Amino acid sequence: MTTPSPAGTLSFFKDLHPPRSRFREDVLDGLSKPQKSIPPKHFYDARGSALFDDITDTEDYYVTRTELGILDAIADEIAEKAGSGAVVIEPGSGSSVKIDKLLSALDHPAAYIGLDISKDHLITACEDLAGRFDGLEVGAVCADFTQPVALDDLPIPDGKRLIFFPGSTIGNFEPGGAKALLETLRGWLRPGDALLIGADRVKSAEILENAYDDTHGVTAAFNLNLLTRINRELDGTIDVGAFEHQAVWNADLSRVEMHLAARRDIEFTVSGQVFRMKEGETIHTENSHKFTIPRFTALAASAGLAVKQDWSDARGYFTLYWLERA
Ligand code: AVJ
Repeated sequence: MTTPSPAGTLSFFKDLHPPRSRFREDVLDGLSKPQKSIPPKHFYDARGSALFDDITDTEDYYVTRTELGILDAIADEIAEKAGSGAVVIEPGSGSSVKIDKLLSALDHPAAYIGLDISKDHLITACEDLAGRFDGLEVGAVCADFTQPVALDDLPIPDGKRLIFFPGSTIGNFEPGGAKALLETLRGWLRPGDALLIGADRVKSAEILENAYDDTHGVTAAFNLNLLTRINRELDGTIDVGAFEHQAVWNADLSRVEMHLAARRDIEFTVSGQVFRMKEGETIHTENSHKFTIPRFTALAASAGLAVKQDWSDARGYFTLYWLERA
């Protein structure tokens, strides 16, 4: 039995007041398009977040396990490159396992700054982290980093900055959005600072499709939970059983797409608005772009970032990149 550490204290909290999540608008707009679609950020209600954690434990979803293995293997190298007293900045405070590995590897990190759009999630995650790392300065910034965010005027301690963006979250963005996000992160770097970012690699369609359609049906439940959330929060009348989960590798666009496909002709309402779908018609719910190393290097370059080093697992499934201002 492990006892959770008591929550620690934040050295600062700054609310940049990101606009409230537009769940209703996004759903009504998305369902009105010829190819229906809903942005993947809406997966993550409490149930969706728990299901995502369960996905990372499945055999088929190699992504998280592979990245953690690379982090373990390169811990000393990262510590060497970051030096003593680094300031770690994490957009989208996510997995405590990954950030704990990084902070434990580093030589006396000076501070950790978490950024997240969800204030409650952010404060809990940052206070918990402060409780686990005694003596580490911990700051929290409530912001939507998918929109330009300047870190000016925030009480960020001096020291070499290391931005940590693991998980291949960058893959959720279409090329233009990925470039814009990298430009935002670049704006936080000064000469000598670095961005440590994880990106999943292109591999066989079979491995990729299995990773997004695991044999235990956890990813299917994660995808279908979006419909349950719509029914609950937006007064929807969707028969969830009339939909099935689909994961397809789109080689032309180098991405795994997740869809919810209607098993029969169906009609439902959301917030009083009527929608109809034909049997086989889909709602597109997620893109997970996959990158070759040259492709990712070119994407980074387009945002003014240079790959200084990269590390992959033995199978070449996943790569962590150390980027600096070009
Ligand atoms: C959290 C966005 C990195 O795209 O691999 C996992 C989300 N979706 N299984 C990914 C996800 C279905 C995941 N990211």
